[in-house]
Amino acid sequence: MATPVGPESLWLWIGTIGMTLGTLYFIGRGRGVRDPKMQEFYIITIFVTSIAAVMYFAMATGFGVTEVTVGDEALTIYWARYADWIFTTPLLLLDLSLLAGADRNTIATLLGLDVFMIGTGTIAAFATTPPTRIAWWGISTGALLALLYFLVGTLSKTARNRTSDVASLFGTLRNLLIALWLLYPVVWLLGTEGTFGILPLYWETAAFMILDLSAKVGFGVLLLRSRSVLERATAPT
Ligand code: RET
Repeated sequence: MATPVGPESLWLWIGTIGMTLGTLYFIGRGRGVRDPKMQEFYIITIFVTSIAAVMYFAMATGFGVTEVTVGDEALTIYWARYADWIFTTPLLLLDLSLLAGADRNTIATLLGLDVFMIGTGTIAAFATTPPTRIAWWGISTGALLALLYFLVGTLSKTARNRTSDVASLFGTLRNLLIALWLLYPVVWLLGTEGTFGILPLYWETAAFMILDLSAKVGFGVLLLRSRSVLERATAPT
């Protein structure tokens, strides 16, 4: 299943290298962490960037890409993005939920909405008529908005019960997540997937790469930066 990859491979290789470096950095920082609760953050974050690193590698080498015929047009679809996101976005939300001290029901709802969002987004990418693609995009975006609503409501309320530095780290990561995640459906719609032909594949790939690196490596660096804050986040209450 190897399809020739166009000039956008530049961005896919930068993504591969960036995710790999991020993974190595988190592994390096996580060595010597003995507290099992603290290890959870490292394990989750290391999985996020390593999954992304291999999926970027799959895209850069032409494995993670296919063609979808929409009307009389053949769209280049990087399916490996969705394979990445279906695992990594729930893990990122799990990181944030553990930081907030969320209960099981809250975590399950957030992760469920997230998998629903990526699942329906994947159908959008493979749908074969422009109106059905847009309809699935709308369903997926609806799930994203519900998820963010939950993040701002229930999860933020839980996080307020944490010590002030944990609550403040939660606030920073939550705002970063909201700002970045809202851009994904926009890039998708303006890019080749949206079939409006506004953003060419080359620039769309660059945009997703910058978003992915910020949402995974940037997010991880901020989360794992302060060991003392994480210590308080995992201390028994
Ligand atoms: C799609 C298209 C359909 C509509 C929506 C989407 C949302 C995707 C999101 C992805 C987040 C990815 C992250 C990756 C980390 O590196 C599937 C693009 C709503 C929110 C955070």
